[in-house]
Amino acid sequence: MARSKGTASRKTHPGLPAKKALDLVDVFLFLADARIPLTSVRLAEPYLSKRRRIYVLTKPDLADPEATSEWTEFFASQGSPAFAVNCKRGDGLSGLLRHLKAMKAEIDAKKPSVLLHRPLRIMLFGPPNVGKSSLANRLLGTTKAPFGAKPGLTRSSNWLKGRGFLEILDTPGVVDTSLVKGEAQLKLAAAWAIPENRYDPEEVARYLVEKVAPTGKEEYLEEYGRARGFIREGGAVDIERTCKTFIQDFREGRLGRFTLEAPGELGG
Ligand SMILES: Nc1nc2c(ncn2[C@@H]2O[C@H](COP(=O)(O)OP(=O)(O)OP(=O)(O)O)[C@@H](O)[C@H]2O)c(=O)[nH]1
Ligand SMILES: [Mg+2]
Repeated sequence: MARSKGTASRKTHPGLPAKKALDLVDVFLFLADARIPLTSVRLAEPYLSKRRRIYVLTKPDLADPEATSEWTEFFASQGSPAFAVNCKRGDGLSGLLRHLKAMKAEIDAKKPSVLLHRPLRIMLFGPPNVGKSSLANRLLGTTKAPFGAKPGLTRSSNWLKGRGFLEILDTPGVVDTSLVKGEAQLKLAAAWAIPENRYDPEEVARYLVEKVAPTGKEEYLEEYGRARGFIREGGAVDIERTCKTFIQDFREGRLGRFTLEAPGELGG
């Protein structure tokens, strides 16, 4: 995870731009969902060359604020700047913009003539649905990049330009989540980085109960469904509907702000 020099072997993916296009990039913005930074980073790491990178923790409004601070400090201690940015509302954007402007000034200062100055080229990279296109729009002050609450919305890599000092390569969620199994898959499902047909809602909901209500009883979900009136004919709780609603409530922060992994888990 530590930053290192060089362009070590990088996995390829049909949605990733060709190496030539990557050579144009001045800095990589590595987006990680603030609720699952470790899983986000582990998934994306093999696809990315290890050049200049900045970590952006997205959806901090849904994560535990203390854990988000721990994560940004952790990335900084590894030598990479890190910012928590709410890509939907823009909170935290100014710090990131200041940093990018300073990078551009540094690059410009090395050029022999102002005629050679050009926009800073950044590439956004990270798991599906993490907020890449939302961040592109925020940074450019446009709505050019299609965004939405569904993994896999951006289908190909696109350079986006605005009037400002940036050119942005928005990419699809190119991380291959189909191979992910076990707890990582449950976390990605909870954060909605994988589509609905690729996980079992009951398995994900039962996993989340352990995280958000660790002292919750075995019947926690049944009571949750009953309280919402999700009752089938005959009086039994509609567990599938309950689990889907519970997961949605987690995703939208209605259960509170939770981070599912801490920097201390990195050794594992
Ligand atoms: N609560 C919250 N929602 C966010 C934040 N950033 C993005 N979103 C929402 O997350 C969803 C996905 O945003 P996108 O920008 O389309 O994400 P993406 O990474 O481009 O997704 P793909 O192109 O599908 O890989 C949208 O509904 C956004 O409004 C954030 O910081 N907080
Ligand atoms: Mg997108």
